[in-house]
Amino acid sequence: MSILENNEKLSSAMADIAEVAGYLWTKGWAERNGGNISVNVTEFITPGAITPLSTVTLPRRFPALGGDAFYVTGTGKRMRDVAKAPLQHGAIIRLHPDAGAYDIIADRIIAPTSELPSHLAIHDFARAGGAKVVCHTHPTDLIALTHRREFLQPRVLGRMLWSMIPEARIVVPRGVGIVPYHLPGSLELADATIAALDSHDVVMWEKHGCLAVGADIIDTFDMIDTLSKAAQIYLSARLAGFEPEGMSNDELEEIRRVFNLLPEGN
Ligand code: 2HA
Ligand code: ZN
Repeated sequence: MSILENNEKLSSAMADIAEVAGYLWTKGWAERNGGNISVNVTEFITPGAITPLSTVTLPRRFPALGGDAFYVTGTGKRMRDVAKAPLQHGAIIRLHPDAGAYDIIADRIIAPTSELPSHLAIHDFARAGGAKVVCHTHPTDLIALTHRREFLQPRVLGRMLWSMIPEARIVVPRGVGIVPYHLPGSLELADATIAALDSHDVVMWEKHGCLAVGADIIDTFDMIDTLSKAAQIYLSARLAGFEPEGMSNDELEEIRRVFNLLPEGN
């Protein structure tokens, strides 16, 4: 029996994951097994005993996550397949109360993404702020910009993206951080990402991809999508042979005031 049976809320959460996985694929941001998603689904899991399918020890404890349940995409699984059937290409896991191990509780034994420790480290950090979703993907236009040294300086890329279209300042209010290149899946990458998430909604990984954290998977996708639009405006102008002017600091500050947004770096 599927864990989704008689559980409308969990089924609806899976439908949202499938919807976003489909967007990542159709956007061209998820070649082969590129990208991964994890979502805290604790509130949708009916309390009580569930016989674990398998138990795995974690490389370290994630103290804020004891007892929490997550949907997580499977290792080596293609996002275009997650879009069709999230639970056949991912797993629901539940951490032990001491958060040092997890059980796979649904629907079959599928090993989570090799990025699981990084995702859990980020959830562990961001949970208190209400984060439920970690989404990593490979948006071509945004990655292209990280190949330019100037954009690797703190705040340069984030400011440029904000200045391309008013929506970017509003939809991504805490802006975009930049993390220098680290080996994919490494704890160094996770640690640098957590440091950047302290003051940003989305983090760019140099020459690799982006990672966004949010309370809702559709909103989390919208942030990346809006930044990708900003990157396309910049690149389209460059392709047309001119440097885009960008909105002025005064114009950005006006949006911040009118929409009641935090100042940069908060
Ligand atoms: O899961 O994108 O960064 C595949 C990746 C690793
Ligand atoms: Zn990646």
